[in-house]
Amino acid sequence: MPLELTVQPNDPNLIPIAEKVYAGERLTFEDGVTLFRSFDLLTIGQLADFVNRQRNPQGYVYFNQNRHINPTNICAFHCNFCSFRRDPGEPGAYAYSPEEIVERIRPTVSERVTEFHIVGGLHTEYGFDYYLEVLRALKRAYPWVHLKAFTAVEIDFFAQMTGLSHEEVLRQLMDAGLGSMPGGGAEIFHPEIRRRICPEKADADTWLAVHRTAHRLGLRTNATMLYGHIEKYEHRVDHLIRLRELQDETGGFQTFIPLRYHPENNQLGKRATWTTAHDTLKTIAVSRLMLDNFPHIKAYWIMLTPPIAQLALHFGADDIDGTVVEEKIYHEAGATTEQQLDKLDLIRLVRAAGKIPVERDTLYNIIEIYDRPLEEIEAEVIARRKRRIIEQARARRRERVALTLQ
Ligand code: V47
Repeated sequence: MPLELTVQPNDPNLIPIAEKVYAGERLTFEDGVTLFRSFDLLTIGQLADFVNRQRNPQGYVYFNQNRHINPTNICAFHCNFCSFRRDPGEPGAYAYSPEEIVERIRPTVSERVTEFHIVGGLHTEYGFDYYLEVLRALKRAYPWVHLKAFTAVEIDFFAQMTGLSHEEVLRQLMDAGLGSMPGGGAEIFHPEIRRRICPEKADADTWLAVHRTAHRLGLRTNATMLYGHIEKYEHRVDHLIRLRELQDETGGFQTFIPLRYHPENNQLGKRATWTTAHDTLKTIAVSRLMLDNFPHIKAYWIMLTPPIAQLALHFGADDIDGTVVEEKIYHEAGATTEQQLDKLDLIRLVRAAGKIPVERDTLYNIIEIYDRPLEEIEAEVIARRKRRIIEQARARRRERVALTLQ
């Protein structure tokens, strides 16, 4: 047994898999199912941690200063796991104009914010121009911010709506400021499950084809998997292998994000419930082990809760997403986490796990490595925050004086 295996697997079925992992061999479909069926969480976690450490020996954990934006919740589709969607005119339905979006977010966008994460409903009445204008307006107002926008399902919807090809839709969005694509809409690829949870949505081949096209055009994208509802382990592994195959072909994926299903206020919740912390940590770890060609695995703290996201950093995850600021999709479905963690919260969370927080931009260019003593970092961040508040107050006073002089 190699030196790294300091814990003997309790589950003997894991021994041949452990040997493969230490030899750097690719895991098969059957290996993936065996891992999911096993309750030997510590061995699975240790294997995933071994892979993570090999890729990332410095122990970096990435985060960014981002802001989520959901332009509208009005949606033509009726995915039964979704608590966010509304019909036009239904209580709570909204659709912000591009100008409203720009103004609503202004109080929370400092020059340190590097990413807008933009996803929303499929609004049939607005047309493709609305979505293009959302990007243009944001780019005009905040030219330094990277726009990570629209899932493959939205891209396919724009193509259906306009009669344009996926490539042409993506090219027009890129001209309007699109910088990369988030990983949503993947749910579970297997048709047995997809038919039951999101029958109207682009199917697996279409989702993958959109990402293939995006990668060919030079866009980096993410991928997700919605787990913990009615799917079986076989469906999860099938999903991971389809992603791994596309990544072999294009190399365009950056990060995989397992999305823990939230069962409140949606139809599917009548048949499914919250999955466990055990399942979440195992899913993170198996994702790291199966997706041997994905650079990063994200423990999205909003969905997992900060304490479980912190544990996930020892189960193969090397990213915790960002500051987020405003989150609607999971909070409508029962999430009880905060909507925002500030940078210092994220840094403390990562440091308390014995890892090194690294602030990144969307494309994983490093902005700052926080490896200095924590007290120094805290003092610096707080001093920077105070300076910003004073500058903002001075700017507001200058504006008031200018107005009274007019
Ligand atoms: O595709 C919807 C999921 C996704 C529920 O790329 C739900 O960095 C759980 O893709 N319970 C959109 N999940 C969000 C998304 C995402 C999130 C964070 C980071 C990135 C990234 C992408 O949200 C949808 C769907 O799978 N979702 N309803 C629910 N009840």
